[in-house]
Amino acid sequence: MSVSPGFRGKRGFDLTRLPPGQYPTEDFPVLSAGPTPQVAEQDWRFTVTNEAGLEKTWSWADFMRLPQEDVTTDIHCVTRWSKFDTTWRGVALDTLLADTAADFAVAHCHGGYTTNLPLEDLLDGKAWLVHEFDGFPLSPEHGGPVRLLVPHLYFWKSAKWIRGITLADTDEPGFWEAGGYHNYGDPWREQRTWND
Ligand SMILES: Nc1nc2c(c(=O)[nH]1)N[C@H]1C(S)=C(S)[C@@H](COP(=O)(O)O)O[C@H]1N2
Ligand SMILES: [Mo]
Repeated sequence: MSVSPGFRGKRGFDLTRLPPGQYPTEDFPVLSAGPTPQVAEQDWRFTVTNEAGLEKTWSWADFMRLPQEDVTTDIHCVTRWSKFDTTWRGVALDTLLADTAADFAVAHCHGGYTTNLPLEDLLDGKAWLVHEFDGFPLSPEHGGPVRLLVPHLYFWKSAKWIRGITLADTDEPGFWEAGGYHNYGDPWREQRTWND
């Protein structure tokens, strides 16, 4: 089988996988809006608050007992780097968000960061809570012990140091969304800022 050289960059990146305005990198830059919270696994909890205010909380041990999935995916940061074939391990949000009629979700993090998503973007195998990157426990700079991974949207939606998700009937812009980033953030439609 032959591979058309026209679709590959100098270093062999498959450019058909690169959304508009992005460049491929093998680095993994760290982008955090504040200091890196230090959260020990034994202190970590994850709480889902539904639209009626009912809470469900998992400890680290509860979380590790849930079905674990290995995910290989490309990620795209709004600052224009994309990283192909990143590998993660964690729990699909489908496992944690059963039985809700809410349309919207907000992820909450240690340190105060928030980001909002339509609930459907967290379901059907499109999002995970991950605790490993590249075969190792997720480092604190990249959101360890647990971060959200929503690879089909710009990476600011992949909340680091996640501690909970609130479900609601109305959409509530998160930290960057309230600060001028696009409310949805589809990299293939280049939804970087509110007027894109
Ligand atoms: N809690 C929290 N999550 C966050 C951020 C943050 O500042 N705080 N930055 C976001 C942004 S803008 C990006 S691009 C990615 C960066 O993830 P990385 O540092 O692992 O590359 O995390 C996202 N999640
Ligand atoms: Mo970002």
